[in-house]
Parts: sequence; C-alpha cells; structure tokens
Amino acid sequence: MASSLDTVAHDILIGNDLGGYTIPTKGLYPYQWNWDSVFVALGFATFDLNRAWRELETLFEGQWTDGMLPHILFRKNDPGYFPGPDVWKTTHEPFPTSGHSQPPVAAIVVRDLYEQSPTPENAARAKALFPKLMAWHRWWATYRDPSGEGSVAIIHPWESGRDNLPDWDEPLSLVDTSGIEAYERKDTTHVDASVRPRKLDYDRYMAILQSGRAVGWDPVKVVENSPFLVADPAITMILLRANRDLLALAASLGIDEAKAEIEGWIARLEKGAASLWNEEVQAFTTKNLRSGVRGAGVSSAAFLAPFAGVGTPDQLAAMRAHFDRIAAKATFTVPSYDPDYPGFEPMRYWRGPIWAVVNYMIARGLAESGDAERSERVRADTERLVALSGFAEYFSPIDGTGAGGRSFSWTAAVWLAWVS
Ligand code: 9YW
Repeated sequence: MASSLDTVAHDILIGNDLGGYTIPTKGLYPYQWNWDSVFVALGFATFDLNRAWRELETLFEGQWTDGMLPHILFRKNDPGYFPGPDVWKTTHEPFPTSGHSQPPVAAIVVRDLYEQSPTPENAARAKALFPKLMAWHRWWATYRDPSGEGSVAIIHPWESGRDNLPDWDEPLSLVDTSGIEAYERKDTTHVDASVRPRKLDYDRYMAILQSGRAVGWDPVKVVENSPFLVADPAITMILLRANRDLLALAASLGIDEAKAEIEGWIARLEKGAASLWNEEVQAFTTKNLRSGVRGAGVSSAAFLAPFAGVGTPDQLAAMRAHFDRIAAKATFTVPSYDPDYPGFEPMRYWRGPIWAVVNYMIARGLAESGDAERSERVRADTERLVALSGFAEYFSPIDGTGAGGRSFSWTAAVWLAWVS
C-alpha cells in the first residue's frame, strides 16, 4: 500500500541521485559512499530495477586494481566535506577515492537484484559484476586476515562504517596523535556537535589516515603501519553472509570455477566469526589485534549472527536474552550499543543510536532463522521511528528523536525495500 511516507522516500532517492550514483544526503555527505550505495540500490529496485543495477555499476567504477572497493568515491571535489581527496591523496583513476573499504554488503544485494528478475539481461549484468565481487572478497581474505585465522580486521574505525563505537575506544587510546597535521572539521558545520564523534576521536582518525597515506596505501604496508588493527564481528559476519550469497549467485549463473575459492573463504570466516565469541560478555565482540583486548559490551553486531548463519544454540540463546533485555529497557530496537553499558550515549552517532540499515540486516537474519517475533519487533520499531522523526540518518533508542543528516538516502531505501 503506497503511503505518503513511501512518496517521501521515493523523492529522497530521486533528489539525492546525482546521475547514476546517489549521495547519502546533501551537505553532510556529498559523495558516493560504498555501503550506502548498496542499500540505495535495494530502494531503487522497488520502482526502477535498471537504476538499481546502475548504482552498483557506478560504485564499482571506484574499485582499485588490487580489488579494494573504497568507502568514498570523490567524483568531484566538494569543499563541504572533510577529509576530501586532497587529504587522502590516493591515486585511483579517473577520480580519487578514500584509502580503505567499508562493510562488503554488495554481493548480498547483487543476488537480490538478480533473483528479483532473473532475465538474460539481468544475468549479464550480474555476470559483469561477479569478477569484481570476487576481487573485492579476495582482497579482504588476502590483506585483512593476515594470520589466516578467519576474522576480518579493519585498519580504521571509518572502515567499519560504525565510526565512534565504544568498542573502538580502547584501540583508539593507543593511537599517538602527536604528529597530526592541523585540520578543520566540516561535519559540525552541518549538524550539532553533540551528536557527532568528539574531537579526540577525530584526532585519532586523522593519525590513522596519515599512517596509511605515509605508505602510499600499499595494502600490506597499511596493515603493518596502522596503529589501529581490530577484528570486527560486523565486517566478519557481513562478509561471511556476502560469500554465501556469492556462492548461490555463482550456482545460478553457472560460474562453477569460482565455487572452491568461495567455499574456502566461507570455511575460514566461520572459524573467524566463532573466534570472536566473548565468553565474559556472552556475545560476539571486537578484538584488538595489537593488544589482544576484546570489546567490553554488546553492540548491534552481536545480533547479526543469524544473518551470517553463525552461533551455537547456546550462543544464539544468549543473543536472544540480550535482545530481550535491551528491548525491555529501550523504547526502540536495536541500539548500536548496549544501553546498560557506561559508554552508551543515546544520541551520539554509533554509541547508542539506531540505524535503519543495521536494523534491516538484523531483522532479515532473525526472520530467516525462524524468529518472526523479534524480526517483526525490529521492523515495527523502525516504522515507528520514521513515522515519528522522518528519514533521519539515525534515531535515539530512548525517545525516537532523529539526528544527523536529514532526507537520508539509506533510511529512505530500507523504508521502501523492507519497512513499508
Ligand atoms: C563520516 C555515509 C556514512 C556511512 C557511515 C557513517 C558515516 C562518514 O556516514 O561515515 O564522515 O563519518 O558512519 O557508516 O556510510 O552515510
């Protein structure tokens, strides 16, 4: 049933479309972002499948020769965003990009688009993207799991897509900021500083960026040189899920030669995800690969286990207990961080607020694993949040207040694809 919110969501996607690629929101984020574009494609697919494919195709125009798909594509310079191409100093042609990646959700959505309409034309588009997805997944396996243990490491909090998560506090506290260049933030000219990462976080973000730039973004040296190297359960589980979808896609497209390699990645990632189980917290958490310290609280990543198809019966029971405890405490699910944890802040970005795209993945996994009730709770909460506060970037789990950017593309996209 088309509602007025459907119309608003549709118009947001059209309004943020800069011609084949979509920006997250005007002002605050004026470029093409990696996982934003993928969720945006899901939204476009509800009314224009050709445009949905186009979003993914333009995203892969940013892919590096080593397979890495960057987190931002700087197609034209916009002085309203910091740090821009002049700070990253990467060498991708024909336009610059940032120097690290973002959660690898693309294969999941390529499979969705193909299965929505498996015509010969869509098979051709999926086949053209397939080797690019393989190259990106191979890049993660080669460079971000250097020990071969299976969990996937990030070299920057921005790479996780969950910038100021409390789990990054301990690894970030080890980052030396004495050598950072002077810089001027732009984010706080667009939105209130109280809902953004703090200056101390930004100083550390800049120190890590400079460490990658100093080695010319060489994928091996970046990992060796980064003062921040943390195994992320969200990236590990998303990549695992993405590989399962890539394997299914290979089968439906008849690409048999890819099967063994993808199966190898899946086996490794299953082991890696299992290694991130935190006995003390009773959840999958981060692990600092420099200090060995594990994340101290429950983040929304813990609820991605069913989406990735991981977790023993006991671990999944613990996850449901955390869900029920948090759902009883917060008005809306699923907070990005545990409201019972001292570092929780309901309005500050990834330290508590709810993100519609994360809810989408959590609810999809819950539904697939047979937990219709919790899945529906997450969907209904997301619906109430948008009805209350519009298509905001993120929402307070306590009172539903919207925060950050407005007319936000991925919030509109998951509304169309899943909520409404
Ligand atoms: C930034 C665009 C991006 C998201 C990330 C989110 C934020 C950009 O915005 O990062 O400048 O901090 O953390 O997940 O892709 O929406």
